[in-house]
Amino acid sequence: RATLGGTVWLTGLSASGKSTIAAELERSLIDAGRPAYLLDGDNIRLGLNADLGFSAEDRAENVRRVGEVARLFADSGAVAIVALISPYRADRDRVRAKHDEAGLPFLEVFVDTPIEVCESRDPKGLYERARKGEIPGFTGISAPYESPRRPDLVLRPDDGDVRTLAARIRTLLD
Ligand code: GGZ
Repeated sequence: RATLGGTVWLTGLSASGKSTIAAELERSLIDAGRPAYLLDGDNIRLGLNADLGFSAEDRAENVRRVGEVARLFADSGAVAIVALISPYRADRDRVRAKHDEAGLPFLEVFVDTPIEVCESRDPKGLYERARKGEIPGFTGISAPYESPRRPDLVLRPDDGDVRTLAARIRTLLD
């Protein structure tokens, strides 16, 4: 196989910047001639995972399925870039274990944007609705987020613009 595939898994709160960083990473890899494919939670929930909601069980299944799809892409030689809140440590660790079993690289990237910042961005007004109690079990407000204990990389909003952040992930892939 010409190129070694792998999975880059971005975890963090809603509006933390996961999707933006993931899309920039995908673009920069493709520009460099490296096959890459973005698996974004809000998108995948329209299709493959349209049957899933936001209970702990459904989030676990969401993470499991996307983890399996990512592993298939990685096995094909592509870089699978996943952007999911994936709030439970045990769910993320199971995906890592599956990659380890298959001998495929798995990089956990913690997009560590403080909730105050995410809430001030509130691009879809979800935090405002969650505060009003209109969205039960909203991550960071009324449902937990478990930070990674040993992420491969931590990105914070002060670390630079989106291109800089994507470039930092790329250094781990070369
Ligand atoms: C968290 C929710 C919820 C609840 C709807 N909690 O920022 P967004 O809006 O566009 O992306 C979020 C998306 C979360 O889907 P994930 O598949 O990433 O979540 S998980 O990994 O936890 O399964 C958010 C929106 O859906 N959203 N309700 N209750 N985010």
